[in-house]
Amino acid sequence: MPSTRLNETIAALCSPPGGAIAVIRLSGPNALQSANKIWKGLHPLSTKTARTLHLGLCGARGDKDGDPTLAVFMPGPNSYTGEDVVELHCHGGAVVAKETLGAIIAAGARHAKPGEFTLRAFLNGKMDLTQAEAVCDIINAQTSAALHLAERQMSGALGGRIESIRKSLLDILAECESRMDFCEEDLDWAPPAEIARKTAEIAEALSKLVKSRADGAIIRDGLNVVIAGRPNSGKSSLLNLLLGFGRAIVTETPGTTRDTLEEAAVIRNIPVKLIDTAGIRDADNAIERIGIGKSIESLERAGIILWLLDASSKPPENEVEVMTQHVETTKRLLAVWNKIDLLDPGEIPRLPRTNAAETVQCSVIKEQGVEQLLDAVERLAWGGAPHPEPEIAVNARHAELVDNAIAALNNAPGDIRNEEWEIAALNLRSAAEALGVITGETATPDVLDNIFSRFCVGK
Ligand SMILES: Nc1nc2c(ncn2[C@@H]2O[C@H](COP(=O)(O)OP(=O)(O)OP(=O)(O)O)[C@@H](O)[C@H]2O)c(=O)[nH]1
Ligand SMILES: [Mg+2]
Repeated sequence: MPSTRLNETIAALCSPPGGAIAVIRLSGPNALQSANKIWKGLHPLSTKTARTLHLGLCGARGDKDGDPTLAVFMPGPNSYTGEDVVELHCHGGAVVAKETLGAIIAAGARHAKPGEFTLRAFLNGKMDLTQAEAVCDIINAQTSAALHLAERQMSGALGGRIESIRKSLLDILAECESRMDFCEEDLDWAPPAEIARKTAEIAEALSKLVKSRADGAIIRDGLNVVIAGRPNSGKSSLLNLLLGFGRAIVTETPGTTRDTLEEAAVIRNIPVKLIDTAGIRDADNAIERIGIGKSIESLERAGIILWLLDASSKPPENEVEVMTQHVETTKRLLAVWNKIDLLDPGEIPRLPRTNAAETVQCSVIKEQGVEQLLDAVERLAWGGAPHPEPEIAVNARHAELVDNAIAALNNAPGDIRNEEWEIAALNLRSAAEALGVITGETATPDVLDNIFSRFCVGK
């Protein structure tokens, strides 16, 4: 089992440090006893007063000097962890919560590890592993789309789909195994072609599922949007405009930005990291050259590159071609002709063609063309038209396991048709096992430790 001993009572501060109210949670066999040692209300917390908030005093001694604290007891198994849980709501700030938690620890609980409450919920059968991961996704969600996806996963949409596919595989496995055990011809078997067809359908369903990874990655993790181009093209001005505040220094001196600047933002419901970079040119200044090196590094980790071009200066026809020698693919390259306000009034801007996936024109200063720029970012992010919110989407861990299952099923329909029952059974079993790791049915302690260690303390 992963590192939690269910006979121990764990406690943690569940709210962020420094807030107005702090929530301390205890879970485990002695949660009630430990809480009652430090919290004193009209009546001690008990099953009689369960699931209602009670005002009392809390402190190392729980006497009159204690701090006013609301307490609620949620008896297991109908609690988040499936164990007895107590929550104490005390004053926040730096000291009260820390002292209350200290008193709880002195009363017999121990500090919870990251994700240990949810690990216990999983171990006690309150949720499968995809739901546990969804808890983390809910907390980390930066957009409503990410939250909705996490909520659907939390309600079991993904786990249910995986489990039903796994059950179908286990049914087929049982058929194969029974043929290995009973060779009598006259038993009422389904024809091998029929079983092979069902197996191929399962592999097909899994292939569809794995494709949801791309949508999931954008919704959950978002994209790095790198703003690059020659000095003075308006990169930092665009960063500031997209952020809505003056994050970067803007001057008319080329080479103003020396270091890369990174800020989180949301564009069209997609979480993005906006990265402003030093203008790329042949610089003789050593500091600037280091900055340019960093600009090029950030191109390598870009999901989308906004290539800012100054429409008012006579641009070298092949600027994007020259500049994109560092870019592996131009599929996610958006050429942005900036400063169109400086073109002659009434003149249709005649701008050189680029090899970028899309081209837009804008004036950052006049805030013109910004919507079109954001539309283009959205299209590039989704690799075409924006997608509707998917019902479910796998993450990298799930996708790898689904891929393993698909690989195991590769030859299974053929083996079944050829009545190679043993080899088919072997592969069906390993596919089912891979799917079981997704839901946690067959997950090893290592897998669990890896997942739950990414949680925050208190969750
Ligand atoms: N007329 C006009 N000027 C702009 C526009 N966008 C930016 N500028 C001006 O262009 C100059 C350079 O802008 P920055 O945002 O600092 O350009 P940069 O690409 O970050 O430059 P470096 O950091 O030196 O690489 C500033 O004087 C801006 O006010 C625009 O749309 N129109
Ligand atoms: Mg700049």
